[in-house]
Amino acid sequence: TETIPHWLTKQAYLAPNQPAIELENGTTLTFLELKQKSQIFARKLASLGVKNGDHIGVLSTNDVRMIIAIHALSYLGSVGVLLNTRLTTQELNYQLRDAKVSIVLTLDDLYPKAEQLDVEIVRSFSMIDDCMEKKIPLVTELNLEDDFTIIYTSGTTGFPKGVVHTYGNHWWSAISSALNLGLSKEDKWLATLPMFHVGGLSIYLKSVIYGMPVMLFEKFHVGSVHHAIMHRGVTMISVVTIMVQRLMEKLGEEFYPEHFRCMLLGGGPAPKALLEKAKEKLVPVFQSYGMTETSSQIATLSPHDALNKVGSSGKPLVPAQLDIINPDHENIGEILVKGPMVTKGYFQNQAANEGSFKDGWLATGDLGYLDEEGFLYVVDRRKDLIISGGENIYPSEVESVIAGLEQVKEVGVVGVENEKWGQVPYAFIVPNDPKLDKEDVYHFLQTRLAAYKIPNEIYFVEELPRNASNKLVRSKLLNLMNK
Ligand code: S0N
Ligand code: AMP
Ligand code: MG
Ligand code: MG
Ligand code: MG
Repeated sequence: TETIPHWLTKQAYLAPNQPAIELENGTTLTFLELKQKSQIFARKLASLGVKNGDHIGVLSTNDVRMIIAIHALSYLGSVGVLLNTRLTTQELNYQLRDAKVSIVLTLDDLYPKAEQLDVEIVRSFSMIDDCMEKKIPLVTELNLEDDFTIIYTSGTTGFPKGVVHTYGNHWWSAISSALNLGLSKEDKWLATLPMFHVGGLSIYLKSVIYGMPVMLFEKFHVGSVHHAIMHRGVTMISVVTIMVQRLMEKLGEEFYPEHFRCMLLGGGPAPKALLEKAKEKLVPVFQSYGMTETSSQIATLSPHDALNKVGSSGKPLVPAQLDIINPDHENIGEILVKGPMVTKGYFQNQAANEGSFKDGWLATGDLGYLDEEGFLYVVDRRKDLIISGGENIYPSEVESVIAGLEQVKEVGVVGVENEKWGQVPYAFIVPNDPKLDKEDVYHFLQTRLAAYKIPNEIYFVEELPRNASNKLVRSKLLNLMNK
């Protein structure tokens, strides 16, 4: 088996006094301090009974204690199940049950929410701080084949699937990204993406693998992000489309400093007009293609190529491959991906694994084509996926929840273009009961669906558009709006 020295222990040895994390208020933590705090936290977790192979839920917004908790799990050989804080307790309970989690660690502020979860043990980070340290040997080598994190991603069937990432997946993701973007001694990566998604998490892992400081922002406040790029030495940032929009507005007539070299854009498509505007303003946008399953971007377009390839997501990273299968007359087909950063599978989900993996390739469900020079263009997303502000919404998931209302006969959900979020969901309901009104539906959904998944508009209709085989045709739902 392939092992590497524990990446944080190694960095604390190579660059003990280098800043690993810089907080918004200017406080920094060196690699040595980060290692010490993570190891102490690991020994405290051990006294709670956390051990090798355990699946531990982590419910937190971006906070230095979340990074410490995640590194602590690696020192115990435990697997972190990273939970989206925007989800309802019901949605979280599904994931906790599915991932076989019995202990949840949480940010103090979220303790009241975590306390309602259906798990044996819930501890806030400060409760762990109050524990005694158990004297146990900690992990010194990481086995690249071992599981490290599980992050849930919505499924086309309505049930989320747990994407398992090994240490090797994260390692190769970080290395591949560096081979593409390069490394510089001056680099400082600004992290505002939530750490419970792989795009956010990957920044902190790059930090310990590269020995690079990360500036940790708890929230995406456009003013402070703009200020950090202008005045705090930030050279790289990861963003979703809506963040680019907000940042470009803020930038106005100004220009970013020369040392700001990469705005890594992922998590979904970007409008051409926005990319063109960014180009005009010399903003170094790297459009990428990736997903939870690929442990962050697997293909990237450099600003250099962006000049003549607007709308493309670039070429696959050095260790990765892309293929298009079953192309139509325009060469558009399903995108397949392969590489050491691609997950080996969904947690205990044989059906999804059999449907998605073949000969080491993952079928993404996304549609796209490669141009004559091998640049990827993503033209359509996996099964009706709606992306709102970088968060994914599957129509089928929202439909199955709404269908749980007794007074609903049938329902269809579709994504609608939205100035603010990119897309938002709309629902079309055929009621069983004429007394059903929107308020009833919203009331029902409140505890069952995260706010971003709740339909912005609800229409009551007489029937849903179906094709010859009686399947719902979501693309035709919008025609019902004016009826
Ligand atoms: C865009 C964000 C920051 C918006 O959140 P904000 O402004 O902080 O809102 P809140 O104050 O929390 O809430 C205010 C109201 O807005 C609603 N709301 C919040 N977010 C959304 C949303 N996305 N859609 C719709 N509504 C939303 C709240 O509900 C609240 O409403 P009210 O007032 O009614 O209660 C935030 O959404 C955000 O952080 N989005 C990004 C999520 C993300 O990380 N996506 C990427 C996931 N994909 C991956 O990780 C894989 C790809 C990848 O690795 C990658 C991705 C990007 C960049 C680089 C990479 C890479 O390859 O490394
Ligand atoms: P997630 O796992 O939440 O990051 O969602 C990944 C999905 O976002 C992919 O399967 C695509 O459907 C979509 N996506 C990611 N990158 C792009 C892109 N460059 N263009 C269009 N869609 C994208
Ligand atoms: Mg997802
Ligand atoms: Mg927020
Ligand atoms: Mg997404």
